[in-house]
Amino acid sequence: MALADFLRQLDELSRTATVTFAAVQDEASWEAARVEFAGAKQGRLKALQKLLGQVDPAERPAAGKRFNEVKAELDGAMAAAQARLQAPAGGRRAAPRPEFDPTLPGRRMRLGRLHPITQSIEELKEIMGRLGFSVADGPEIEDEWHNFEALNIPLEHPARDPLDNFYLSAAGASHGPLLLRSQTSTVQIRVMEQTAPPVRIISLGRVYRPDTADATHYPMFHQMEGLLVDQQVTMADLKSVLRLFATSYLGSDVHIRFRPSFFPFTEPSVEADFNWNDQWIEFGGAGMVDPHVLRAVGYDPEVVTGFAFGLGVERLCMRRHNITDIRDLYRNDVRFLHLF
Ligand code: FA5
Repeated sequence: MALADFLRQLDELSRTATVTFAAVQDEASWEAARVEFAGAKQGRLKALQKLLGQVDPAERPAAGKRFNEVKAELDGAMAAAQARLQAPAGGRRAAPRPEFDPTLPGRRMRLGRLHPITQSIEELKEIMGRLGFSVADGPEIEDEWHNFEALNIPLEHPARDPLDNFYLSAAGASHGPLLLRSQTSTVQIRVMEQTAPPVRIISLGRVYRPDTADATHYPMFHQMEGLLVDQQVTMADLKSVLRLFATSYLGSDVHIRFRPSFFPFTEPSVEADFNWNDQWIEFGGAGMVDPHVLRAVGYDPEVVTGFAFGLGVERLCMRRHNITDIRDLYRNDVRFLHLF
């Protein structure tokens, strides 16, 4: 191969390499140019190196000298382009951003909380546990026997009016139509049916009534039922337990009062109120278990007596936390729920 020919090809490579590396804008185009010009196998410089062997031996030293110069120029163009790409921010290209910046403040974790009613239920169980009451449970879908009949509420009683209850269309297996229980007193019956006296239980859960919602009523709410049956249980025991309970949960400065009332399953019966913002608010019903009820579950009213109570959990929780509208408890506004 003639020397002139070889030198022309070297000059051409030098020129195009300089232009190409001057134009690269990113790592990818730099690498593509490197492979094209300086690639170890297929690169254009490598191809010329192979041609060098075909130059006349007499002219080869001159050819080799120019080859080395072009190789140095190529190395220089590559290095300059690389330095330009790695220039710090403020130069033509910003340095790559770190994926993780340990100097940034951390993200706050949002902690969940128990609903105030759930918190109240746990606390009521704890207080009543200290007074010796264990926890019993019963179904929310009930039959008429447990919700009414066994509680001395006969068929013609207005409390059984379909307009005052959530009856379900499916019939119960043996005890008539089913309904969403309207009171936790159902659990009194279920426990006494299965347990011989003495009995000392509470039961906490949801009850359902088609009441119009207002500041103190909701169609679904919670009750805490209490039942104590033993020998020589009196009304004085009932009043003592309710007073102890109220001062434990609401504070020693709470005033409670008992008003004579009527429930078909207790005799005598009372309603219990607490004072709140210069008003008396009813928080539960109570009384001595009616002998009819004791007899219906197979107890002997000549041997045992008992008291029972059913308290509204929402109203207790409201006074405890100064919540003036029961509906706030069920709006599911996390800003409100986070206060407890
Ligand atoms: C009863 O439900 C009786 N079972 C209580 C009882 C048990 C009496 C054992 C004797 C022996 P009453 O319907 O009054 O009683 O309801 C009891 C309490 O539930 C009320 O004092 C009130 O605190 C609460 N309550 C009643 N209706 C609602 C409602 N719609 N929303 C919120 N709380 C209610």
